[in-house]
Amino acid sequence: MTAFASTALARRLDTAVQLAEEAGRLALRLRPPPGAPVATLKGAQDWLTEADGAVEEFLSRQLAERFPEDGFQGEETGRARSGTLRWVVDPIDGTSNYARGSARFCVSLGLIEDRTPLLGVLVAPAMGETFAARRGAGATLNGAPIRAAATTDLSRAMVECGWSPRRPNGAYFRLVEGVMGTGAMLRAGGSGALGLADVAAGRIDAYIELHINLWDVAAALAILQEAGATVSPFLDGNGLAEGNPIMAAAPGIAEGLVVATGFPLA
Ligand code: LIP
Repeated sequence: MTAFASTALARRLDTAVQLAEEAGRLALRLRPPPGAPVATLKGAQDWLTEADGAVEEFLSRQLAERFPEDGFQGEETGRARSGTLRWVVDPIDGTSNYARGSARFCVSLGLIEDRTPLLGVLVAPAMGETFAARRGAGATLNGAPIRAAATTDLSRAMVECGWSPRRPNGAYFRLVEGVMGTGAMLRAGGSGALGLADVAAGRIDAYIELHINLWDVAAALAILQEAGATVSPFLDGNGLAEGNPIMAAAPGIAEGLVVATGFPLA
C-alpha cells in the first residue's frame, strides 16, 4: 500500500487531468492532415512526430514546476528525474495513426510508486475522451464510472491483438490463431493505451500484446485495475525497464484466453 495520503494523490490526479487535456489540445493543433505519414522513422514502423517531442517537453516542464519532488520518465526525449513517485509519459500513443491524421491517438500520463500504479490519465483529444483513475477511488471516462465487461463466452467476445515490430510475425500469427480459435472477434486499432482503456470501459473484452513498453501502459494499468479487469503481471521481472507481454481482459474470459493462447497471465 502506498505511503502517500489520498489527498496528495487526489491533487495529483486533478493536475494530471488538466495537464494531459492541455497536452491533448497541443497535439491536436500539431496533428498532420490525413494522408501519407508526416513523421520520421525511429525503426521499422516506429514513428516519431513533431508533437511527440513538444508534448513530452510540455508535460515534463509543467510537472517539474508543480511537483518538483516527483520523478519523471518520458518515451521520446530520454528525460528522466528520480523520485519516490514517478510520472511516466507517452506523449502520443498511437503515433502511427496520429502521423496520418487519424483520431485514434492519446496522451498517456501514469504515476507509479516502485511497482504499484497509483494514477492513470489517458486523453484522446480528437475523440473528446478522458479516462482517469486513482488507486482505490475507481476509474472514469469523461467523469462517469467505467467497468470491464461482464462477458463470459469467448465466442461472443471482441479481442484486440496489438502488433509491434519488436516480436516476430510468426509469434503474432500464433497469438491471433489462438484467439480466433475461440470464436472471438479480432481487431487491432494501433494504440495500445486506448486498446487497454477500451477493456476498462467494457468496449472490448481483452487486449493482448506480446511486448509493450512501460510508457504505453503506465496510465492504463491504474485504469484497468480500478475498472475490475484481470491484468497480467506487467510490472514483474524487468517490466519496468524493458517492458513485458500484456493481457488485460474481462474477468469472465481471462482464464479461457490464457488456455487458448498459452499467454503467461501469472
Ligand atoms: C505503440 C502502440 C502500438 C503498440 C506498440 C507501440 P507508440 O506506441 O501504442 O499500438 O502495439 O507496442 O508501443 O509508438 O504509438 O507510442
